Amino acid sequence: MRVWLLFTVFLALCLNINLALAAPDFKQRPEVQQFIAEQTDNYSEQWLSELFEVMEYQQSALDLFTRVPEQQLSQRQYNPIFIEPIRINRGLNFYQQNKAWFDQAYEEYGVEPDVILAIIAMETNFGSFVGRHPTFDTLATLAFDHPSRSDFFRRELVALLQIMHEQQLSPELLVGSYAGAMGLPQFMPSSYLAYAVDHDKDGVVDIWTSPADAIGSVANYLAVHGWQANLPQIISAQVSGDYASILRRSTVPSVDIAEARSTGWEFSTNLPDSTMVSPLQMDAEDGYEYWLGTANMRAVARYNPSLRYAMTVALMSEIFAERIQ
Ligand SMILES: [Ca+2]
Repeated sequence: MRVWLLFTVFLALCLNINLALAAPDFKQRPEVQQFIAEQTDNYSEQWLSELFEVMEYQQSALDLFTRVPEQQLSQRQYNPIFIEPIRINRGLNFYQQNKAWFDQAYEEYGVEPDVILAIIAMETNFGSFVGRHPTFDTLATLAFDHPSRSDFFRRELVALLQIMHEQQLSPELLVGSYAGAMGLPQFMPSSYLAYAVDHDKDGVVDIWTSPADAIGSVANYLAVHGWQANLPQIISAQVSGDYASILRRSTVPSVDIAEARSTGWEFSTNLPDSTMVSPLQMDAEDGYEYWLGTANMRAVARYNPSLRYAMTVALMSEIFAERIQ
């Protein structure tokens, strides 16, 4: 017994020592030093060195990865959290204040305001929870210490360095989620580089404080991922017969409308028979609801791969579309 007790005390001491050393020694770790050395091809050693010198280790970001609400809730529990009147009202105000930018986004990208509103509502409730995690510190922590996805976060850290260097944005502005997603539309740094736009043409791609740039960036993201103007995201359906044989758990359109009709799916639409859709079964109050997701639902799912996310965005878009007529 005594041996075990001593061993436990010894183990506890070791763990404490490790915890105490983890943060201050971050920059000295060989893998961090190697990362900094690799980046000196693109940036000055002094700039990189200073960034990592003042970097504060984000243990809270690592801890938060153990509880992600989306994965724990069913569709039925999920929708009301997001489709609440206060969120819809914030969205309608946001639309009124930025109508010109929404109109311009529709002209340039063919993306309707309702889906852009739904996405920004889902991501940050129009800026009311952008997140307070410092993005550089967060991504640096995750890039070296996330237990399973450090490679992914290291690539995002590289993208963030490029953003900080090119856009000369103040580090205080670079705040966001515990996963490194940034600003009103919660773009990861690689998405920012690929899809964020300077919608108000003021010379800065500012998705943190510029509603215009956030609106244009979401529109561009959806357009690049296959959004089609005037195509609904979802079509409500009733099912019978052999309907289950074409059911999918993915938003990737897999059958055309003609095949869905001939396999027991009943629905009302003016879309051509050749339109590709994804037949979906979702949890409902009692039993299931059936929907056909279109290429537009797929485009939204490219923003966030959760089926429930895409479904909630589709339902919320319908509410916004009715209210901004
Ligand atoms: Ca701008």
